[in-house]
Amino acid sequence: MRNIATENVADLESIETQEWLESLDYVLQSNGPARAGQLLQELAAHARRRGIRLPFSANTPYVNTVTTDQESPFPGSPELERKIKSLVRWNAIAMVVRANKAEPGIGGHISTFASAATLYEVGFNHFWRAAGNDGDRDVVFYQGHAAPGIYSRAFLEGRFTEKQLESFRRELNPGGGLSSYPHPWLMPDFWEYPSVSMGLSPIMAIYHARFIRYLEDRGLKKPSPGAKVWAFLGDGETDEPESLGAITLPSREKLDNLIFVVNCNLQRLDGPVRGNGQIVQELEAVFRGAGWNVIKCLWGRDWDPLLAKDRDGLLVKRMGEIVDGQYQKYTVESGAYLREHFWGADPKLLDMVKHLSDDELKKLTLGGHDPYKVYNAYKAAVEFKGAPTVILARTIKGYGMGEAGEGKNIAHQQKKLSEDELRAVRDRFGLPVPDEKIGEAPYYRPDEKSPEIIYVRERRKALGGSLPVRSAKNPNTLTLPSNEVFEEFYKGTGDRTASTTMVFVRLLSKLLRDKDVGKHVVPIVPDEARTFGMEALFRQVGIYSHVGQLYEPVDMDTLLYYKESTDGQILEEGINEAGSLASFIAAGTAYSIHHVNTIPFFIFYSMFGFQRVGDLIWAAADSRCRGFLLGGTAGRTTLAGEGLQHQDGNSQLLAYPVPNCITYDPAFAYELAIIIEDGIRRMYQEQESIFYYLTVMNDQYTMPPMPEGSKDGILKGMYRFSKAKNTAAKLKAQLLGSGAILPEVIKAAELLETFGVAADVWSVTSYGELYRDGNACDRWNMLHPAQKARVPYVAECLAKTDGVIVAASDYVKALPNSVDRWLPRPIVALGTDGFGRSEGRKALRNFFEVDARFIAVGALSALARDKQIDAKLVEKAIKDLGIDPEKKNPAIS
Ligand SMILES: Cc1ncc(C[n+]2csc(CCOP(=O)(O)OP(=O)(O)O)c2C)c(N)n1
Ligand SMILES: [Mg+2]
Repeated sequence: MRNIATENVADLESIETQEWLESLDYVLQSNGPARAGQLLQELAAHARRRGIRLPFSANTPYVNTVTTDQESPFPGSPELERKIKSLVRWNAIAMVVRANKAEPGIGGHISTFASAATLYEVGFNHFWRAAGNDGDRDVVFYQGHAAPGIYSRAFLEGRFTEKQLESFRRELNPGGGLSSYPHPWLMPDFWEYPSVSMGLSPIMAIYHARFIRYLEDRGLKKPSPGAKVWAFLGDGETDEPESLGAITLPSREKLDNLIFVVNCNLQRLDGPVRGNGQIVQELEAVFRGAGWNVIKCLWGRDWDPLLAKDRDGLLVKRMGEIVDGQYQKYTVESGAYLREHFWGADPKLLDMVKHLSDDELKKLTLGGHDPYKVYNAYKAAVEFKGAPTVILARTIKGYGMGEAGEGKNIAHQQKKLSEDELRAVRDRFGLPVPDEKIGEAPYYRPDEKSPEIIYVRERRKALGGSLPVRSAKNPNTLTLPSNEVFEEFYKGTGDRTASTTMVFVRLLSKLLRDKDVGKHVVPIVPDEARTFGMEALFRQVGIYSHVGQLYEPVDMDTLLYYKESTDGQILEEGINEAGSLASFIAAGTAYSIHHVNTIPFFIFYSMFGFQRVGDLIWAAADSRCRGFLLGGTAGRTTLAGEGLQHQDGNSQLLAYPVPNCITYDPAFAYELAIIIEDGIRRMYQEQESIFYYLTVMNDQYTMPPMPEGSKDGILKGMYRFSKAKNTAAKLKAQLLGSGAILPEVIKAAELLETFGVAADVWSVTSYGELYRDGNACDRWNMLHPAQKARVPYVAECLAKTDGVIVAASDYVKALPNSVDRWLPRPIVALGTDGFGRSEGRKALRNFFEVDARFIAVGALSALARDKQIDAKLVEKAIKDLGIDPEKKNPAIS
């Protein structure tokens, strides 16, 4: 009895379900998808009001987002494009295989591009526009490991010779070579952005897309409504926090000029990205949740008829329940295995494919390998308005490599293919490489007049020229700011005290008012404007927002209210040093990408710069980025109170290895002014590919006038600030000071006078520059033993001086020690090695032993060691100055 009742209910439910579905079909047919969608939403809202809890899901079924009826026909010649793609594939493989034959272990990657070839080719043939005269161009961030494929295409286009391909990863070959990955520093006419440090290109692309809007909204660039920023990512790469960490910004700012293409080959270097899950679905949920338009491109055309037969959704359900590790297994298995394990889950599924042979089952392609599907996904992305788009394209890692690695865990690092394996690739892609040559993996480029080459050239011509290409020189130079901006700082502040941060902010606000340069200045802050006393700029130039200000700011009635506007100039990035750096890169490279000179000034807590986002700074350097990084609240003892995590005594040293980053630790207003003035000249007039790192402090003291003739020394890294007054004294010292510790050094010189020591004071603006110059001289001297030796600038400064040398800064002792070997006498280095403490400045300088007393003791101790004074005298001085000689070493406490 009971069973019959249950069956009745089930039947009724089934009829009821059918009726609802038919009603929906009716609406869909008569009123279209928009109305059907609206009805469903209203139904859901109604259900919620009636207390029905609908389960949350940010996912759509595991099928293509663009449905067959929404697709457009493919505009190109599929046959020719397939042939071209096969050639690009082949030469990319040949390049890596040959490189590793010539020099085993030289490396290179085959499988990344093998999986992404269609994704790139469709872009090259149909979408990506090179820079035209109107500035309307696309910017593409290529996946770093796909570089061989990009070179290979350039070869087909006639941009590289065979000889150049032979020099892949052999950059030191005579005549140069091709860099392993995208590096604008090494190939400044080709690559625009480095991308191989995973996670950096997505965040750079996001901020670049926003910066294009900024330039357009502020009238610095003609609007280019069709221009897109495309970023290619690996699915494994999305695990990097930088890849997904900034994805809410582009939807918030409605950046429909941004397209991510995630190559979902389900594999990373070691193995599956999500063996036990589904990376596509995970990313879909993340991006949809963040407000992106998500386009899944999962299945190729040959799945369409199967899906059309899937009336009851069994196939879609099956597609959605397989985890990635299993999908990977299907890749390496036979058609028979697929029939048994995938289709065999349900007799109805088996029935669906009974007309297909095992071989045909095996050949069913994925979306990312089908140019039709990729074309339609791209078209939908390009046409989408109001939000950024991410395309999740399924592919197979090492596609076409067969036994050599296709879909295997070892695919990523496979760079050697045997003769048989090469032959298999050749046969699969129908390449005209003769059997007897196959073992050499010869390059193949059809005749100039072949349909393939003509087609490739025509397509690129229609899209404005070849890509990638970087314009190394900006035809538009900047008119330099007027002297008036800088002059007042040369005079000093008289009795008034100021910090270098205050000086910087005043200088910046004057630069912003300059009639020529003003509008080109881009101030960038990560939620620290008030920390640095920059809030006046909120009102002066406004904070950039594409939508203006949709609210009445709470401080509207104050002079310096929080003003957001469409033409605002400040990029207020929130608590986001990585994003700010990405903005810095966008602004600092706009000269080459958009031929617009923008001068970014990015000011941040100095501890959260090189230490926190050092790899992005490295990418900025590689990108030939220009501009000024300002480490604020710098100096381990100058930033009082904040303690261990904030007090920076490191960043000056961490900046040393960045070859084109020029660092300064200025103490006085005129030093800062001279450095910035010269920096603008070098970067924006001389077009040098350098950028600056300046530390600015919040210690206030009077700023002296600029000593005559010091400009050159300020820029080179040191100059004599003052000479000892007591010229008759027998005991002498040379005291070197930097940044906020220079005033302590000046005090120490006075203190030493009382001990009968005449001390000169030197301001060292840059140990980094002194170090570079010293090394350059050493190197030259080593290689030119018979010629007159070059003298490092630091040696020249101190050669004709007498007395002991003591150097103090608010940074680690490694800085002064780095120039020690060029000095006439050994240096006594004082610095702030160790963990910071929350304390006042005086206590901190005692703790780290960098105040005037320690500097004086440093000199006296050195004099005693030189037997110029008695050690007893120094012991007495230590006592009299209140120094505890048994205090703990701050470097390790
Ligand atoms: C920051 C960083 N960490 C590690 C690497 C080393 N690495 C290079 S490629 C790779 C795997 C890439 O996998 P995926 O992103 O899925 O790209 P695919 O080659 O599969 O397209 C790794 C770990 C790197 N290049 N950058
Ligand atoms: Mg991958």
